[in-house]
Amino acid sequence: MEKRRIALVGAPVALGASRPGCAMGPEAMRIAGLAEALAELGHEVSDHGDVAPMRADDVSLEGHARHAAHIAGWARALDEAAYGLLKDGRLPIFMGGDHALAMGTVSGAARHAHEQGRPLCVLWLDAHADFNTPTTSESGNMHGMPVAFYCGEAGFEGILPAGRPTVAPRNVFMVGIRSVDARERELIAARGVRVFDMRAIDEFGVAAIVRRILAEVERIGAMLHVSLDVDFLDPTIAPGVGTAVGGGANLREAHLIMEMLCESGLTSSMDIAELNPYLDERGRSARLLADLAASLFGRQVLDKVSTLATVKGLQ
Ligand code: NNH
Ligand code: MN
Ligand code: MN
Ligand code: MN
Repeated sequence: MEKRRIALVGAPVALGASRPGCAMGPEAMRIAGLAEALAELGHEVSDHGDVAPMRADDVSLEGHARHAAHIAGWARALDEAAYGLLKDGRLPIFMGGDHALAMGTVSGAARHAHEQGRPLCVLWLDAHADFNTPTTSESGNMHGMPVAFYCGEAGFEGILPAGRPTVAPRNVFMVGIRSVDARERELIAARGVRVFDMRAIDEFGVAAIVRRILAEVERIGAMLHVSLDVDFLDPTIAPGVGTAVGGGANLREAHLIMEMLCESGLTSSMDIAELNPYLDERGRSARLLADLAASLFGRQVLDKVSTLATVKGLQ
């Protein structure tokens, strides 16, 4: 794979979730050796440290959105970070931090893509759709709202300046979904978000689904932001998460997705969200995430060409 200039950025957002612990996520990813694993693959890797939230005391939202002004401050800071790093020709990987971080990271990526005259697609790997608004949310937790935010739903006014580029809902591809709230479900259907739930994975397999998504990204000439929520993975392999849902992606499915993303060369930015080291078992979730990121950026057990040749020889 092409050598990339990768920028690691800590985004210790924690108040978007109800269970404390995600603030420790960036440190756990550093200890798990994410930078070293990517550098070993030949990429230029720099760690930009942790972003700090900006002030957003001016923000108050109607409805149910806990810590709205604080999360708005994170959205502002992460929007700037993502936009600035992409503009500088880097591939940012945001180490969360709860998933509210994507309000900023995806908005910044959308702004950069817009300036390049290209659309932005988002691959949302998650058990949840995260398409609530302050009006629809049952919990008020803003980590359940980032997709609605960056798709431009009403109810988030004042967080970022008006008129910022949003992501077209049909360019959001959700994979692994298995927990959606009632009103959220109506919204994603109405907006035309492209959802591949767990049933779709069981029926068609991740390869067929990811191949289709990547073909579409390629076809429309889009940039691609990959947002990986730890609860996309089955809790038996990734216990370090506050909102575990059974029946998640297994190790082989997760690696296959990363390897296909790698081969496509399409990924332009990434989030690793919701890691909660306080709930983890001796760092195993953090290590798995570092391994998955390494797969996305070129680590392979065997050279694919020779493996295929062997398979052909058997036919
Ligand atoms: N849908 C629920 C909510 O809005 C759960 C969101 N939790 C997540 N999302 N972990 O990925 O509160
Ligand atoms: Mn999520
Ligand atoms: Mn989730
Ligand atoms: Mn692999």
